[in-house]
Formats: sequence, structure tokens, C-alpha cells
Amino acid sequence: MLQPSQPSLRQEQHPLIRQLATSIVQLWQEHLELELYTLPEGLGYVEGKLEGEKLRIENRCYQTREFRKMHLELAKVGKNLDILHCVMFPRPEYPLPMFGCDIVASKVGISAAIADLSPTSPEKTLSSDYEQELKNLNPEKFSQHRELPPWADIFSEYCLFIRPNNAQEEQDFLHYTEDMLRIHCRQGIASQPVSAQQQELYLAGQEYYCNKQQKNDKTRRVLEKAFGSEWAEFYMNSVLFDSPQPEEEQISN
Ligand code: BLA
Repeated sequence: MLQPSQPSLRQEQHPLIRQLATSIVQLWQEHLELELYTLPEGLGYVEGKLEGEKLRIENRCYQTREFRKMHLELAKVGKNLDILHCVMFPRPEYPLPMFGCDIVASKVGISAAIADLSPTSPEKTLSSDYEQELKNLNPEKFSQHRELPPWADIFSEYCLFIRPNNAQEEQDFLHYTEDMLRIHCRQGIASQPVSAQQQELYLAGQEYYCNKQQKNDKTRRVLEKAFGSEWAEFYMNSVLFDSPQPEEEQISN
């Protein structure tokens, strides 16, 4: 049974982060058969303070038949910076893309809001089933699209990366992300396992995605400031963007 626990950090977050966090969990519960996923010990709730302000992190993690790990993280840096981070890692048997989103909000508003379904296939393309549905989404117009950094060649043409300028744009971002996630949940439950050979290719696709995300210095810097560089490295490798390899292989490597 899932615990109907309301994470405490959620109440203190920017309203858009609260709304998206609620929607993500609702869509997961509505469409998928969730089981809890246990994170490495002690990493459900983390607090750090090295220099400057305190960083608090609250994690929620599930798994299903199709998804090895569905991770929703809320973080708060002092009173000023609120972060939502979410990634769904498919089990390598299923030829599915990675759903990912990130919202970074400060007192003056949201500086970054990004959502994508990122391909893991060897060709780095989405399947025609996904393409057909995503094509119909037609995102609203946003006044400020942001340029992706050089490491971010992992995202699809449906990636939305914006700085919302008003409440309407925030809601438009929310709806686009919800629509994307709904498509992903439906495609996920309809998907069938692929051959062992194909699995290796999709696994390599996930590893490529994780390696690139680990190059995001903006995330790393926030974690380093509160916890030090060793811990930041560990957290990025083993919680935010861990390798989808089976554990035995990781240990023997
Ligand atoms: C940007 N991520 C950022 C920024 C911060 C964080 C502070 C800079 C905001 C800005 O440029 O306006 C911080 N994000 C975090 C922290 C965590 C986090 C500390 O998730 C977790 C504890 N990042 C992701 C995912 C995606 C992502 C899943 O974690 C996309 C699917 C993208 N974040 C992303 C991108 C940027 C960003 C593309 C902009 C990076 C840049 O401009 O250099």
C-alpha cells in the first residue's frame, strides 16, 4: 500500500511547483500500478549546510512494470530558491523515452521551466506512436524560450524550455507537461519488451542521457555549496541520474 503522506516541503514551494508535483503523482497513480522504490539509505529527506543557506531535499520514488525508477524531487535553498526535478527511467526491456522535467523558481519568479520526452533509441528518435501524439499537442505561445546549453543534445524537438512571464504562461507550461506525461503513461503501459540485443541499445541510450545530465554545472553547484563536491558527485551519480545497469554489475565494475 502507498502511504498517502503529504511531503512537508511541498507546502513551502512556489505554487507552480506545488501544482506540478501534485499532478505528477496524480497522473502516476491514475495510470500506473505503483510500487515504492527504495532510494539509497538516508536519501529520502536530506538537509545540508556548508556555506550560506540551508538546502533541503525531499524525494519520492516509485517503480512499475515498465519503469525502473520514477523520481520526484523537491528542493529548497534557504528561503529563495525552489526546485522541482522529475525523471522517469524505463526498465531497459521497454523501448521507452525518458520523461524529465525541472522547474527552478526564486522570489522574483521562475527562471527555468523545462519538460521533455527524450529519446533513448540508437537513432535518438521517438517512435511513431509517440510522434503522432506529441505532434497534436501544439504548445501555447511563450514570450521567452531559453537556449539549451551545449551538453543538452539529449532533448527531443518537443522539449519545452522557457522562462514563464506571467501566471498564464505558468499554467500553459503546466498543461503541456501534464499532457506529455499522460501520453507517456499510456504509451508505457501499452509497450512490449524488446529482444536482449535491443535492450542493450536502449540501455546505452539511457546511459548517454544520464552522462549528459551529469554535465549540468548549475545543478552540481547548488549541491556542492550545501554538501561538498564528493557528496554532490555521489548524489548526481546515484540518485539524480544513476546508471540503469543491474546492481551486481555496478559492484563488480
Ligand atoms: C537549470 N538547474 C538549473 C538551474 C539550477 C538547477 C539552479 C539554473 C536555473 C536557471 O538557469 O535559470 C538546479 N535542478 C537543480 C537542482 C536539482 C535540479 C539542485 O533538478 C536537483 C536537486 N535538469 C534536470 C532535469 C532536466 C534539467 C531532469 O534535473 C531536464 C529534463 C534541465 N536544468 C535543466 C536545464 C537547465 C537547468 C537544461 C539550464 C542549464 C543552463 O542554462 O546551463
